[in-house]
Amino acid sequence: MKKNISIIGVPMDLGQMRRGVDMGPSAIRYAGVTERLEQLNYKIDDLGDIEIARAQKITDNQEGNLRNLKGVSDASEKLAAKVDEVITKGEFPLVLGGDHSIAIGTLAGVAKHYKNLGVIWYDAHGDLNTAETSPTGNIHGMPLAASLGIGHPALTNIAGYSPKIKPENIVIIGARSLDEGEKKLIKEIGIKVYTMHEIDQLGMATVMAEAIDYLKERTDGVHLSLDLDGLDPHDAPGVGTPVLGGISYRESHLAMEMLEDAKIITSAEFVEVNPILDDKNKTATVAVALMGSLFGEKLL
Ligand code: B3U
Ligand code: MN
Ligand code: MN
Repeated sequence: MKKNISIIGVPMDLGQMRRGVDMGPSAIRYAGVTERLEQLNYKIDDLGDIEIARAQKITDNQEGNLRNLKGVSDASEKLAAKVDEVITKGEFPLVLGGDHSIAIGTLAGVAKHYKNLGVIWYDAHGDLNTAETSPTGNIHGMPLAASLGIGHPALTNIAGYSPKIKPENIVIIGARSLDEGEKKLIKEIGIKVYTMHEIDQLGMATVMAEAIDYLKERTDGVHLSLDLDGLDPHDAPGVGTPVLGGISYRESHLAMEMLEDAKIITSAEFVEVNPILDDKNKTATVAVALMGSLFGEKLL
């Protein structure tokens, strides 16, 4: 029996400085997410959007090197509660961003349901910064650190517990822009990372097979956090911080198909779609196509 999917939109733009990523959930809905997944015989429950405070000025630094800390923290609490409710009902949470800071709230809602939650972080970046290491003060560069319990308590203690995840249960895929502090942390705490180097050298099929085996043997659920900037900007141009030399559309489809075949994904989010920076809603369309593969669409 297929699980029902609950869609939660998070029009969050407080975790970074470019306008427009708050329209990501609308762009993904416009690209037909509900219809696409209904064709695969899922029952879709679109729960609408989480309410996000408007930044007074989007460049406000409210606390040290943490831009819009309170806005991000408040939204994370709301999102965590909603995700928790969806899982408690027995449904699959599919969260639509919004910038990647929303992963703090998503993981806070998901992780309490698992002893050993695994995470696939599909991203050009590590998102392992703290106020001390961040070159920008943007919280969308910090959600993986916060979920590991590293960083400001207003980010690490969402839903009243910390940490949400363990370093050995994380696999980063697609990294090609890591800050010095992030590289140091990866080595110190031992996170498995497939950079573009490994993807080029081994091929995506081997990378995914290894990642799936690795997570299968040590976790009891796996959250997919897919940042569209993990893809190459030619395939996904509508993102705030594009980095050349990324994962292709085709490799990404293969990755999603392998996850579907392995039946390991128990929650997912697709983030950083910015329709203002996009080319005719291409990036949202790519996101929906990848969701199709993740939920079982087959070519033949
Ligand atoms: N590592 C940089 C850049 C960045 C992180 N995530 C995105 N960009 N999307 C930072 O600001 O932390
Ligand atoms: Mn990210
Ligand atoms: Mn990124």
